[in-house]
Formats: sequence, structure tokens, C-alpha cells
Amino acid sequence: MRVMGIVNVTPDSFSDGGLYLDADAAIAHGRELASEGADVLDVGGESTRPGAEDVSAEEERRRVEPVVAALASDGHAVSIDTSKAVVAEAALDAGAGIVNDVTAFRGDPELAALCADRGCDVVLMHMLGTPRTMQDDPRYDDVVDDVRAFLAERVEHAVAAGVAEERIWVDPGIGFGKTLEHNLELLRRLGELRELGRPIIVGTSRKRFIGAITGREADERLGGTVASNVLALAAGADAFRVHDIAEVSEALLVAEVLLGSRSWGADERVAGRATSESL
Ligand code: HH2
Repeated sequence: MRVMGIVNVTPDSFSDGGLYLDADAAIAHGRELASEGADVLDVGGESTRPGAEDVSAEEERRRVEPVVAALASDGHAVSIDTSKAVVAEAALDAGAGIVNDVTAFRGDPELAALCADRGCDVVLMHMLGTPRTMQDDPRYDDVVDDVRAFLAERVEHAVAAGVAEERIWVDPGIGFGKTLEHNLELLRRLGELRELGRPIIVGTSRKRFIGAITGREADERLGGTVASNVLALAAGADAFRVHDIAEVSEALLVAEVLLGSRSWGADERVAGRATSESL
């Protein structure tokens, strides 16, 4: 199980836009997420929220490069959330080891070859349409079958471009061209994506489908974020992209122990927050 902390260096991300636009603030935020237990820090310089404006490659690169460089030189594993080869290249040069592409190599024809050349890990995500249009009446025959077929095709494409299959992670793209029902169906049947034979990463953190259920604003969706990540774990997810690392990691740890997928021996009790005496 791996937890990926979100470091948005953007003015307009849906839940934390503008908070960490300054490089120093973003670096401090990334360090805080790492100290809370993030296994990977996912640095992004372009919002992909519904209706978001495009950002030039130059501006995106200017935002992310110093943040990636500082966090990577601390020794943290860093992923770059971009669809643009020039941004990915600058981030890989600055020490990133993972490229997280929400277009699954459809946005920039150069990106797959770059990833193949660098031998980095890649996250391929499903999205219907583009961020600007994706919530305009999305339709599927069967959302899980369609997403699985799409991801299978994108894995094949990446492998044909020279990316090693064992470097690939797949992501159903919660909220990217999906209605509330589509998101719920994907999360309920997430285990069906295991047929792809690749690790599954899922991003539910603070997303709109949670607000649709709870009526809460983006920064008040922690309860829904925890519930959806715990159930995604139970359904077969391997990694979780979240804003609230401390709370979600703790929930996932307890869920893993309860599910029996992680043992909880004496060594871990000493290292963990709770001791046997306090339990
Ligand atoms: N979601 C967002 C961005 N990147 N990458 C992956 N692999 N999976 C996701 O679900 C995913 C993603 C959107 O969330 P956020 O970064 O919080 O917002 P914004 O795109 O507005 O910056």
C-alpha cells in the first residue's frame, strides 16, 4: 500500500488552489506531507478540475521545477503530475521518478518516448474528454468495462513505445468525465481492474462526488475521503492519491490490519502511534 501526497503549485486547483502557488510554500507543504507519511509526493502545476484553463508549458515548468528539485534533493520520491513532455523532462532532470499523466499519453505525443527513455514509473489515468469538457454529459456502455478496455489499450500503447510494463500504474480517473453514478460504480467494482495485471492507484480525495453525497465544500470532505479510500483499499487499490496524508494513512493502516492484509506485530506496535499498553 502506498500513499501519494498532493502538492499543487496552482492558483486554481479545486480544493487548495492558490494556497501553495509560491515555491517555498509548496516545498514546505510537500515536506509536511512527507513527515506525515506520504510515500510519494505528486507535484502538479496545472489544475485539471472541470472547466480549468490550460497553462503554457513554460509557466507550468516554472511552477513545478524548483518544488520537484527541493523535495527530490531531500530524498523524497517525487512524481510529476503533467501531460507535457517538456514539463516532465524538467521534472525528471530535477529528480522526479514518476510521471503521472491524466491523459494516459494522449496529450503529448513525445511523452511516452521520454518515459521509455528515462525508465521512470508512469501512471496512466482514464479520462473521457478533456478537463474543459469532460463533465458535459459523460456516457458509457458499462463504465467499468469501458475504463478497463481503455486502460488495457493505453498500457499496450505505452509498452509499444518502450515503457517497461512493470513500471506502469493504472488509475480509473475518479471525477474525470464521470457522473456521480459512474464514480460510485467504478469504486464499487474497482477489483475488476485487477484483471489488467497492473497496480491500481485511485484519487478520490475531496472530490466532487463526495460533496454531492455529503453537501460539503471541498475542504470539508475529509470524512468522505477517508471512507472512499478505505473502501477502495478493500476493493483492491494499491495506492491512494490524497491531500490529507496523516488521516488517510492512519485509516488505511487500521483498515489493512482489520482486513488481515497487514500483520501487526510487536515491532510495529513500538514504531506506531499506539502501544499495546494504550490499546
Ligand atoms: N486527480 C486530480 C489530478 N491528478 N492524477 C491521478 N493519477 N489521479 C487522479 O485522480 C487525479 C490526478 C485532480 O485533483 P487535484 O490535483 O486535487 O486538483 P486539480 O486537478 O484541480 O489540481
